[in-house]
Amino acid sequence: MKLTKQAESAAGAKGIFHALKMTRRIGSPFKVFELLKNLNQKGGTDCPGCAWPDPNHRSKLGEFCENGAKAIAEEAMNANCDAEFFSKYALSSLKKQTDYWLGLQGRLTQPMLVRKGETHYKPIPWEEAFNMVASQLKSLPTPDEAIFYTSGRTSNEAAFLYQLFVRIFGTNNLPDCSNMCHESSGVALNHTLGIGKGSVNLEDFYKSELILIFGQNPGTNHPRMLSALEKAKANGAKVVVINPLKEAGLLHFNNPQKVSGVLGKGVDIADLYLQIKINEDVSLLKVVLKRLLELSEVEPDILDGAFIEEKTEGYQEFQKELDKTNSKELIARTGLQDSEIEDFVQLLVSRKKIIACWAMGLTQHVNGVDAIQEVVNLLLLKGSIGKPGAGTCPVRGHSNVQGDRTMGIHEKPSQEFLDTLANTFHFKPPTKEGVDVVAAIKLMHAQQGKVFVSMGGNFLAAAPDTSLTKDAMENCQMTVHVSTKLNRSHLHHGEIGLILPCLGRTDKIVEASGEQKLTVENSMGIVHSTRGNMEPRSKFLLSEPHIIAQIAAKTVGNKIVDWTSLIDNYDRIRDLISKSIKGFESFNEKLKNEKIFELPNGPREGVFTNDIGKARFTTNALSNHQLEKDELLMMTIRSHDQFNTTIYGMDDRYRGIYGIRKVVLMNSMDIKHLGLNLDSTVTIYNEYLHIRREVKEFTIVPYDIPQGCVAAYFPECNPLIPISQTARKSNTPASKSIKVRIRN
Ligand SMILES: Nc1nc2c(c(=O)[nH]1)N[C@H]1C(S)=C(S)[C@@H](COP(=O)(O)OP(=O)(O)OC[C@H]3O[C@@H](n4cnc5c(=O)[nH]c(N)nc54)[C@H](O)[C@@H]3O)O[C@H]1N2
Ligand SMILES: Nc1nc2c(c(=O)[nH]1)N[C@H]1C(S)=C(S)[C@@H](COP(=O)(O)OP(=O)(O)OC[C@H]3O[C@@H](n4cnc5c(=O)[nH]c(N)nc54)[C@H](O)[C@@H]3O)O[C@H]1N2
Ligand SMILES: [Mo]
Repeated sequence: MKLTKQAESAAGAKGIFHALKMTRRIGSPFKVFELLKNLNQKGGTDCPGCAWPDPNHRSKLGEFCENGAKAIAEEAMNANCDAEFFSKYALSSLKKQTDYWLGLQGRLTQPMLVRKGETHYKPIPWEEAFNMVASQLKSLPTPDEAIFYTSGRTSNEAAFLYQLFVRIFGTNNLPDCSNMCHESSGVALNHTLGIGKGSVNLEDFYKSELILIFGQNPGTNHPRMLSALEKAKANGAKVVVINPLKEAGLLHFNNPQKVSGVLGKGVDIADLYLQIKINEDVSLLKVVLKRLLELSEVEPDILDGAFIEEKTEGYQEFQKELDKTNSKELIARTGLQDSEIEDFVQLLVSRKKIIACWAMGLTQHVNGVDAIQEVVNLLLLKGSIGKPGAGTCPVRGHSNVQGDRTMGIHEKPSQEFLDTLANTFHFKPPTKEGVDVVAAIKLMHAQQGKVFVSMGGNFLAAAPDTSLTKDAMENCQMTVHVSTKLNRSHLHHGEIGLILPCLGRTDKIVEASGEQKLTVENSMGIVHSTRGNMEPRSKFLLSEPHIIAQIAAKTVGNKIVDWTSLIDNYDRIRDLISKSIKGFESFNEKLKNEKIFELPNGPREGVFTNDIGKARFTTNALSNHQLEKDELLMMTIRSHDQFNTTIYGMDDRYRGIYGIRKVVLMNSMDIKHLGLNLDSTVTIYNEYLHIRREVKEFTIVPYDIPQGCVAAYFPECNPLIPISQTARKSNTPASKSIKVRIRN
């Protein structure tokens, strides 16, 4: 373990060096070149990292980031996790390995089966595996005993087929990673504006006067956003960051595509950095909103009165509720200085084109929906929506998480969507609401969820309450994972455990009609194709749509949908999407010549498509943690060397933490007050509803973090997150505000 100073700038030459270092796992430099040359290119591979869009729609050569290159290396690495590997390692020994080690073992190469009581996974032919899944599903007394999870890397084509199959099978049990991610954004935005997606596109960044970045670490998680911020700043925009940590990428950016970025000091990103206490964003927003209302009494132009009058509803109640708050108390909660808040207010006063960006720092709290609605209140006051340079920007996680939702991966589908499926495919879709991630865990734990199918992802490691989730999965009659890499979820299986290995983003897909492309939707609603250019490493690998169609054909038959014919040519899947999903009419035509297209978005045009047809002001709740004297509030965050549960390496370069992940970042005053000894490790524990949860052998890292707040990495700290601790209305695990105690 090594600790150094926190970095004050992101990317630059070091970024290039680290990107290339990890690509050594791919093997020959020629293969590395072939992969990177194809990345984010027209007709090439969409980066399997984050969902940030490409500038000028598709990029020029070299338009990828350090973490994109790492994502490629992780998928295309040379090593194979084959039948020989599984015969060598018993499950009991694999369980003792770290997530990092599991990932290093390489790509899965053939279907594997294990039954309860057996020590090792063994190969199984595809046909037999498909038959087992189908017969297990068909044997269930009700389809609602099956759960079909999706992670956000799945293509539009696979997602569409998957949800269609699941609904023909008879259930809406379609939890997905969104439930743990931007669900709070979807709920808040649907309620206030009428669409669960953001309203801005990349061009808006270049026209904006003020960009707010709440609870997001783009230097690590969306590095290409920094180029957009650089350009926005060059055009005169100011940037305000609201974050408990001083994240390197939000301080300075060294653009690796510019000589000045590689050699020089780079550009400043934040004009104002508000190092707020965890989960006090609503306090900050309320005090700022209140101040804007006060100032507008003298200078009404500060607000957009015409917009408020014509386009919104609920202003009076909103104003009344703010009147009841006490600014002094609110400011004290944030931990910020009066002067910092006044600086923020002044930046807002004179600007009308404002973009608000946010990610997990807002969504993963009990009042996550409230926090996002309060952000919307601010934009509405300023009329900063539905015009160029202004609007909402929830920055998505997985590269196609937004597309999966568009394709109908949703446990609570709208009646309109179900009616369209009914009319297009002539069957009766289930109307009962399905389970989300948290409800799925509870269902399996109560032995009422019996078959768990996972389209990608790592459910066990990503979900809260690790030990309870493990029991839930082991309770199942069958667990089925369609995966590219070995992960912890494969090690805790049901009576029957299946691993079905699939082709990844970087692999070529060839079916009867020839090479196939797939499509994805980025964080700003732009749809385009993606194609891998690597020869599959094993003759056993199948694409996700192929696997889904096979399971579907054997489970529900070819009567309603001719699944088997869809496998031959994926254009046929897109034809079905054309008939079912708004904005995808003539889908194949739209994609011709590598064209891309933008999906319809009401709020972008100033049209609000919620139940009242107007943008809605809302009244929102503050956080309510009631910490005891020795309790701290913990956020679980990503290091620079991971993609969710996939651990690329053991370093968090920007935070100056090397060679260790079991760390807890603490304010020096808290370390002192709690009398903690830095020379020995600590146990982090808590008690919610009389259940004690703990993780052991963590090392304290004294860090620049507000008092009373601590940070530690996901997924190591997921055992501390109680299943009951979720956001109101979105049910997203509150993994950024968990009460903990710490002792040596
Ligand atoms: N390389 C890489 N890229 C990724 C991922 C990855 O793991 N690795 N994951 C992908 C996915 S699925 C997602 S969802 C995104 C995640 O992207 P982020 O949301 O940026 O990821 P987190 O590490 O969870 O960081 C949350 C940030 O919020 C701050 N924060 C925490 N609590 C609060 C709070 O109460 N208020 C405020 N204002 N800030 C707070 C933290 O200090 C941190 O900077 O990234 C995507 N891209
Ligand atoms: N404590 C805490 N918990 C969190 C979070 C947090 O901030 N804190 N963040 C939450 C968030 S935002 C998210 S999105 C979830 C992530 O939850 P998931 O999406 O379930 O997890 P990932 O780690 O992204 O999944 C990685 C696995 O996906 C498989 N995979 C990779 N590529 C492909 C592919 O192309 N096809 C298929 N079929 N499989 C593939 C590999 O086997 C790999 O092991 O975690 C959530 N959990
Ligand atoms: Mo996410």
